[in-house]
Formats: sequence, C-alpha cells, structure tokens
Amino acid sequence: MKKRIIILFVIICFLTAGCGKSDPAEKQQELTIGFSQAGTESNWRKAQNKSINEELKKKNYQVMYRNSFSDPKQQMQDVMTFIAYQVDLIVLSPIEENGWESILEEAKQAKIPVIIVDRNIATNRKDLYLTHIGSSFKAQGGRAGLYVTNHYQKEEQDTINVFEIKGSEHTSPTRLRHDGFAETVGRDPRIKITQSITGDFIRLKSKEAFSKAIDEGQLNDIDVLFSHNDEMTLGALDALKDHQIENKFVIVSIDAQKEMIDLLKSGQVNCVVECNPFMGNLVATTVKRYFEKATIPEDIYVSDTVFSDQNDLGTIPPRNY
Ligand code: GYE
Repeated sequence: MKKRIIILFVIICFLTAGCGKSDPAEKQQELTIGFSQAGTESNWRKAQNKSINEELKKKNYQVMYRNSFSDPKQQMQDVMTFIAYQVDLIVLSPIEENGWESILEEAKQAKIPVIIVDRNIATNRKDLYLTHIGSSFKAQGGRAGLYVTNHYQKEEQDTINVFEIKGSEHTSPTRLRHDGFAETVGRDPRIKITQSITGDFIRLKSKEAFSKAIDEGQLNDIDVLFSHNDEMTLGALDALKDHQIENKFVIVSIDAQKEMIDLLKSGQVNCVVECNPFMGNLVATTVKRYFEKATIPEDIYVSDTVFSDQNDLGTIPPRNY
C-alpha cells in the first residue's frame, strides 16, 4: 500500500513538473487583454493607439480592441463587453473622468484587473484599478505657464492677456493643464486668462469656436494663445488665416506633433510642450509584470519634455507623430 502511494506521488510530481515547464510565451498567448481606446481625435491619439496595440501584441497577448470614437456611453459599453467576455485584464484609455466607479466595481467582482492609461478617472477608490500610466498633465500646464512668465519677465507691459483654448470638458488633461498653467502664470499678477473657449481637442471644432471669437471681437486685447493641444492650435491658425489676421501672438501649444514642431522651427509658434504618446512599452511591461505577480506602483509617469524658441531647435529629434 505504502509503495503504491509513493508511486502515485511520484507520478503526480512528474505530471505537475511537466506543466510548469511550458513556455511562458506560449502561456501569454492564452491571455486576452481588452483595450478600450477613447477615439481618433488627433495624430497624438493615433500614435498612442498604435504604440499600445503593437507593444501588447509584441508580448504575445491577444488584444480585444474597441474604439469608442469619443462617445463616453459607447466606451462604458465597450468595457462592459470586455467584462462579459471575461478578458484577463482591461487597459482603459478613458474619454471622460466621471462615471467609472460602478463599471470598475463590476470588473473587480469579475476579478478582472484594470490599468488606466493616458487620461485619468475621477475616484478615490484606488482598489478599483491596478495603476495609472500617463503624463503629468499638471506639469505640462506648468511648463506652458513657465514659458509665458519667462517670456514676459523683461517686458514692461502692465497687462498680459491670455486666450485659452481648452480641450474636452470633464477630462483630466483639460482640468489639469488649465490648473498647472493658471497656478504658474498666477505668480506674475500681470498675466490673466481673459478669454476661454473649448475646442474638444479637435482641429475643426477649434477653428469654428476661434472664428466665432474673432468675429465677436474677443481677440482684441490678447497677447498669448495657450492651447491644450496641437490640433486645436492648428485650428486657431486656420481661423486666423481665413480672417486674414496677422499672427502677432505668443503661441504655446501641447503635444509636440510633427506639424507643430515645424511651425516652431519656422517661428510661427513659440513653445511646444511635449506629451509623449509612446507609452505602449510601459503598458505592455506593466501588464507582464502583473501576470508575473510583481508589485506595481500606484502611478507610472511617462516622461515629457518641452521645446521652445529659447532652445536650440536644430537638436529636436525627428517626430513620428
Ligand atoms: O493631448 C490630445 C488628445 O488625452 C493627453 O488627447 C491626451 C490628449 C492629447 O486628443 O491631443
């Protein structure tokens, strides 16, 4: 009897050791990642989308991809679909900040971990997601503001009026880019945001809203244009051209798309704060580390820089977006 038990034990050990030896890449192949993308509103977004999809696939994950084309309700349905499919992990690049708690609670109940990328969600419930991977939008607004304060440091002008072109409402980059900028320029009492419009991060919407502002005379005393992304800056420049208004403004933009860097080089804009879209590698590595049971930090920051007419423009690396 004793002998039989020993033989059985040896067989079990042998079999389980065999399972343990399977190739980790093969195991990963079985894992499905639901990737919910916000939209396709900008070239920045297209680069970020490509980077995440490619890097996840490079690591042999199956990607179940949904693009909600800037429709917040659609995006919530997309995530619910991932939960119904019982994917192994969800990567969520949200459109808006609000309304995610109940859906992420469902993911939690279903034991599906969630990684938030790029824009953040509004919640105090840190237990609803693994981590957030993206830029510090407040730092980006701060860098934009710092350029403006430095630019006017030696000028004797007693009022400096800023026209702000905001991104979509209820999104973390819009809120935090504004806050970072306002906080930084607030140190110079001469600088005030006197006009503000929303361009939804989209070139055409910004062009329309900016044209209306021109027609209503809102541009009359403006010194600085601060735009929350490059697409909207391009829209504002389109509107100026259509109205045959000379571009005499100090222009500060965010993202650092190729087209905007070219405009910086030709002297048509003054400062471009980078928002680095190439977060795919960080995302895929974090997913892998999670499945390897490593500890994941609460926040993972993508590193960004700033380009302006104060730097050597010849050294800017070629842009791929
Ligand atoms: O700046 C903009 C995009 O969420 C940070 O969304 C992102 C912003 C980016 O459409 O171009």
